[in-house]
Amino acid sequence: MTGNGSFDTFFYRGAPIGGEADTITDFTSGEDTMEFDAASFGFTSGGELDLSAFQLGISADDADDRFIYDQASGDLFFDAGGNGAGAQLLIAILGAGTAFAADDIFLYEPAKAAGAEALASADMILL
Ligand SMILES: [Ca+2]
Ligand SMILES: [Ca+2]
Repeated sequence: MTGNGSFDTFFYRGAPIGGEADTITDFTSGEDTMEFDAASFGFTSGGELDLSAFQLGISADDADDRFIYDQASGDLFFDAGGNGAGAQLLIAILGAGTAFAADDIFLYEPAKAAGAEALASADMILL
């Protein structure tokens, strides 16, 4: 999966599935966005990702961690239960050393469709 060069949005429409991680070859933190359907990923509302739901490292650190990013390997994981029971799923492979931050994640919510339309006009890659 390769974006068009700048300000791409990689949109995950469905629930995360184990063993189906997408490889993104040119993700640029601060420019590109990974957008996830809020309901499919267990969030009650969309918008910016709460910083407490993002964890750098190889596994969830506390109960509200959902997205875990291992910059060394470039693997992005989703863990529906944080550090509680339930395994994390590998959902994207960005490449070893690639920078990635909570700000690069956006949660899509149909009720906030105005923002979605704006995003749809930008380069969007559906995953
Ligand atoms: Ca947390
Ligand atoms: Ca867990």
